[in-house]
Amino acid sequence: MSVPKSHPRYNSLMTREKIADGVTKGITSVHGLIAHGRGEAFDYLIGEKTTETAKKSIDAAASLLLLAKNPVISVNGNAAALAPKEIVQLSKIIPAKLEVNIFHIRENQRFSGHQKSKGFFSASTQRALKIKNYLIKNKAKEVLMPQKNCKIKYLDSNRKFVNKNGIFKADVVFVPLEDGDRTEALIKNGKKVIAIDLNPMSRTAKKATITIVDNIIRAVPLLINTIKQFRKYNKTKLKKIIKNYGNKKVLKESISLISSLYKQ
Ligand code: PTJ
Repeated sequence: MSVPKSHPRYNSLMTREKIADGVTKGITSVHGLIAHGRGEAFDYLIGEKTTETAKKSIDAAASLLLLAKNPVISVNGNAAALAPKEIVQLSKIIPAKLEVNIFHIRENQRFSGHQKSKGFFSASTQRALKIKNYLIKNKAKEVLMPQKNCKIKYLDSNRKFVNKNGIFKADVVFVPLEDGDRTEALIKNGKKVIAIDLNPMSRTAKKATITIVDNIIRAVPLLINTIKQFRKYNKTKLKKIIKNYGNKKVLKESISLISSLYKQ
């Protein structure tokens, strides 16, 4: 689709194009389009820009990622389509491992009986592999894949399958835009979770250790810049940034901002 740069919704339309392209490539689930629409609605409500509140979360996220012993970036079909280069760049500067983890087990076509009989781990593998290859095309050196014999506790969906060298032993897991149940499970498994979610009322937003209420498109480049800057800080300074951070407060502020813009 060609969108004239002068179009008032140019950025939003180009982002839509990326997600639609992700579906065409077989990286993004068709359900990802619905998730994207929900994100767009919340982005509209926060004024389609990174708020001062989100910047506080980005500072805390940068500090936590720099202090982590085993940080892992979890990549799903939407994140891969929207910010592949940026996610790879982020993994290199932290440094953190990249691991594919997807929720929707159906490909864009319905299951064949054969796929069904193999169970949902096998059924999801094809798209997960496409995501891995797409990240490699975007200069990732290594991308971990979920393993059938390695699961986290307190989760029944396909997201329970993880890699024993990745999410399984991670102390901090970064989950850019995602459905709610896994964040809760990761926390119960003793991990700290950093989420990007435009919806400050979502379960992910509420359960995460740090929630960045912003669009992944804007938040990841800002996180990269903040990490570059914070790399010079000592541990005490990074720990202080985390100590002064309150996720509940950030979510409250984001909701207040939405209602104040609505009143104007
Ligand atoms: O590839 P899969 O199978 O793992 O599926 C990925 C999606 C995102 C489809 C899946 O995790 C899902 O269904 O998520 P939900 O439950 O729709 O939640 C997605 C959340 O991300 C919602 O709260 C949206 O508001 C938010 N969101 C959507 N687009 C963006 C976003 N947050 C930040 N940036 C976005 N661009």
